[in-house]
This record gives sequence, structure tokens and C-alpha cells, in this order.
Amino acid sequence: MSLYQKDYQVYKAINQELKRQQDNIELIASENFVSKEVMEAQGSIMTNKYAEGYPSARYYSGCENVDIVERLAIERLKKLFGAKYANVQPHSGSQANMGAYRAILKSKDVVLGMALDQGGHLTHGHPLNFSGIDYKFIPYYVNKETEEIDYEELEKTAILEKPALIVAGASAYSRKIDFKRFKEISDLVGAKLMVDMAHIAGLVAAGLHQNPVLYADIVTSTTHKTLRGPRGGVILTNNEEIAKKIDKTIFPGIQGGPLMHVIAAKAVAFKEALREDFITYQKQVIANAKTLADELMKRGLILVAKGTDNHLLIVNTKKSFGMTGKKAANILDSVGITCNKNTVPYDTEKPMVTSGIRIGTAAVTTRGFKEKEMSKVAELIDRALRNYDNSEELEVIKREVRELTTAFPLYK
Ligand code: DSN
Repeated sequence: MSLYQKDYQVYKAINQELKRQQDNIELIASENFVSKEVMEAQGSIMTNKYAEGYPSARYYSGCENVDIVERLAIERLKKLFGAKYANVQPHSGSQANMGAYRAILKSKDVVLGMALDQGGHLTHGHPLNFSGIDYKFIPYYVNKETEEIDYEELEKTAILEKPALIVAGASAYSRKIDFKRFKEISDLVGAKLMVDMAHIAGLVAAGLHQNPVLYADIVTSTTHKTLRGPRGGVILTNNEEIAKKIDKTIFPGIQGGPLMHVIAAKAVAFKEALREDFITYQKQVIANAKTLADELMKRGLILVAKGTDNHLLIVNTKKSFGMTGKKAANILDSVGITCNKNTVPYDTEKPMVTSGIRIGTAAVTTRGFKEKEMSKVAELIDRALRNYDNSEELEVIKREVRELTTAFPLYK
């Protein structure tokens, strides 16, 4: 109410965004809908407090209450992933990765990371990102036939390049990642192993994917994707020496005051993730992705790696419809289906154009969609892309999208 009166422009934009989230089918693989309790903590007066340092070792007075929430966040996160040490202060996934790299690498060290057009993340060596500027990233690839990580080629590259670090984890990879195999290759060449589990953290927390904490020297993550927490980052390790370096690198190394309201919200989200129903939710996320993948393939669409083991899938729109990812994403957006254009392995199109779209099920599963709704979503996607030049049919599809989302109210 007071925002309505005091800053109507911002109030209006927030309400329009709420309506957009309610009305559309949200399929961006890195997004989710947090609980009201997570939002309550994030919107709390914890935002007022400066707390440089760590619990019981702060540079300001009056930190007794923020210490409570940071300790809760740390303990819950460690329990969730079975880790000995956790840092919950990174403001984002990029900050978590920067902190992790700086804790164990020297400038210009050689690092192996997944090729960016094949699923790797910006912070895994993009030439314009700090990672690609500060370190010598060398890509590893997926097999051209299977479009799955080629571990034999990775091993050969590792032997040849002798990296200081191998980075596993991806932003757009639909198959399980074998972290144990990554560890064997890292050990073979004397490299450290870092896993960026941002996308699959929720699936790992639920015990449905291999836990990288068992194998990697450092594990980083965001907290807002499948993990369904506030926007932010975390770092985990079982190595005491590395843990100390990480803490120093995050603060005072690359950050100042931690965002205590976000850390409070992280604590709330980690408690939610420790509940039994979180496992049920994550199983449904995977079941929904598999249904969507199967239904799309039944309709003749071509998926990267021929399907999914996790919460996302990538449609090769070029092979399926002779259509760029940009065009496909725009058509879907016009009917209220939100996803993102995405490169496919060995893409010949630019990143702003691409040959595919990435689709994820974490958000719609939170909303209550199950297999039946996912079959309908597959039908709607297929119809929209086939009828892209038929405005009457697109209008019909848009209405059907609205009917579906109306049946699953968000933030009642
Ligand atoms: N931008 C995120 C994603 O969409 O996967 C990764 O940081």
C-alpha cells in the first residue's frame, strides 16, 4: 500500500511483473518461484545491516542477529550437501565462481571448461568475462553424435594441456554429469576439480543426481534455480585449507558487506530444501522434463542429446523447423510461453541468434504442473512453432496458455 502511494511507477511495474508471471508459462530453465517465506526474509530489515566479516568476527557492532541467520544458512547448507565448509556470502553465481578461482588459481593458469556453445557458462572462460581474461581457459566438448560430454576426449585434452583446474558443470546440458569420472581425470593430471552445480543443485540436494561435494575440491552454486531460493551464490568444500582461502577471497578479497537479507532468505530456502516434500518436488521436476521431451520428440522435434536426465532440454529448432532459436523464442513469447534462445553444440549461428531454445521445468513444477500439463505444453509449443505465420491460430494458442495458467494460480 505504501509503495502504491509513494512510488506508483515502481509499484505498477512490480504488479505488471506479477501478472506476467501468473499469466505466462515460465520455461526459463534457470528460474523458479520462491515461497512467500523466502520473499518475507529477503524483504526484511536485515537489508539495513552492515556485517563485513563472518559470524563472531565482524568489523561492526550489532551483528548478533545477522550472525544467527548466517550460522543457520551455513549449517543448513552443509547438511543439505554433506559438506564440511560453506560460504553463503557470494552475491551471485559469478561472484561464487570468481571467489573459487581466486582461492586456488594464479593469473593465467590453464583451466579446462565446457565449451560455451555446448552448455558451459559465461564464467567458464568466455573471452569477455573475467574468467577468460584472468585465466587461460581451454574448452572441452560434447561428442558430435551423442551430444554428451566426451570423457575420453576430455582426458586427452587434460593430459595435453596439464590444467591447474578442471571445471565441471553447465548452464545448458540436459544429461547427467559424471563427477566421479571428472575426479579421476583431474587426479590423473594433478589438476584440482571445481564443480559449478548451479543448475542442478536442487536435484543434487534431493539425492537424484551425483553429489559433486564427494569428488570436487570446490563446489559452487547459485541458490535460485532448481534450489528455489533467493537470487545469490554459495561455495562448498570439504578441504579446510581451501575453505580458509575461500573465506578470505570472498571477504575482503572480492566483496564488502554481505547481503544479510539475502542470506536470511537463503537460510529459509535451505530449510525448505531439507524437507521431505522437496524430494517429491525434484522428482516431479525430472518427470515433467522427461514427459515434455518425449512428447516433443513424438511430434518430430529434435532435441540435443536426444532427451534429458535433469530439469531442462534443448530443442534444435534449426533441425526441427529450419528456424533460428531467436525466432522460435519470439514466437513462443508472443503466445505467453517464456523460454530462451540457446546455442546447440557446434552451432553456426551467433549467440544472439542461435539454432535452439532451452526449456526448463523447475518453475512450472513449483506451480503444480504434472505430466498431463506437460503434454499440453508440448502440444502448445509444437503448434505455435508450426503455425508461426497463422495469427488466428496463435491467438487460439495464447488463450489456451492463459486457461492453463489460470488453473494453477501463483501466489494465491
Ligand atoms: N544465466 C543463467 C542461466 O540462465 O543459465 C546462468 O547464470
